[in-house]
Amino acid sequence: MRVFDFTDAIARAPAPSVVHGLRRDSSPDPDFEKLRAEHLAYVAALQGAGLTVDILPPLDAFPDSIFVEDPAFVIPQGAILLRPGAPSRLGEREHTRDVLKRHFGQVHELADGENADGGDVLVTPKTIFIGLSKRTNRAGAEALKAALKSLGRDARVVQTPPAILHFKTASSLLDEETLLVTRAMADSNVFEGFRLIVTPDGEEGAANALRVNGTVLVGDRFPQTRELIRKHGLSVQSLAVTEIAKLDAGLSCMSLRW
Ligand code: CIR
Repeated sequence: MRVFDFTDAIARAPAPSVVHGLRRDSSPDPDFEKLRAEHLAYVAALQGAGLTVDILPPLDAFPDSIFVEDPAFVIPQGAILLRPGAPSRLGEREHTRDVLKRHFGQVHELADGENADGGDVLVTPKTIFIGLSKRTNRAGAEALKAALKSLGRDARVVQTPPAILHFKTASSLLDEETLLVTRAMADSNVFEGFRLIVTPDGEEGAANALRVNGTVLVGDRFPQTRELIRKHGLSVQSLAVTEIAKLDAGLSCMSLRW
């Protein structure tokens, strides 16, 4: 099975509090109903690609909890309960443990002080990249690397370029040899041996795309990037991301996949 072939996913329905989710700038609050529609279309796209999606109930106490990718990391070999680096998100892990146990049995856990967000973890066929960022510290990255080793996967700890929230905000895997990246990520030279497709100026937000089985999900605001991916020979599905983008999020953030 290839690393972008999935049969299952976990998502979480948005709570009304999502409009108060974290953001780095002064973006206006998203519109709840529109965001809910974006989330429903996203889940439908995963289902349309053949995945069974386990949809968790909304958590009003945790505005960012629809971004289920951050408190956990999963691969077919197993699950790891992470420790999100934003204090307001740390409690999400307590609402994530049971669903991981249900699907995977044993769950590895990061310890106190070991912060890592799933948004900083990029799976490629040979290596799993772990980006140090404001959310993922050295202790968290090394603990995650060790947990991945015990699951049989090699990982590499690298630096996320400055001013980028998560490593995957600026990179995603398109196929075994090809990554979609922003110019800043391309210039950081961490991806030796990969073919890089660089997002055009103004479409940096497209870099958080999501390859799911035969399709690449890409934000509808990024027509030039979609064309580049099509020219590369891949099928593309466009999804609305206007509201979730106001919370610094893209398409990988809203699911855990295996
Ligand atoms: C946050 O700042 O944590 C959320 N507003 C966005 C999280 C996006 N997650 C991701 O890229 N994996």
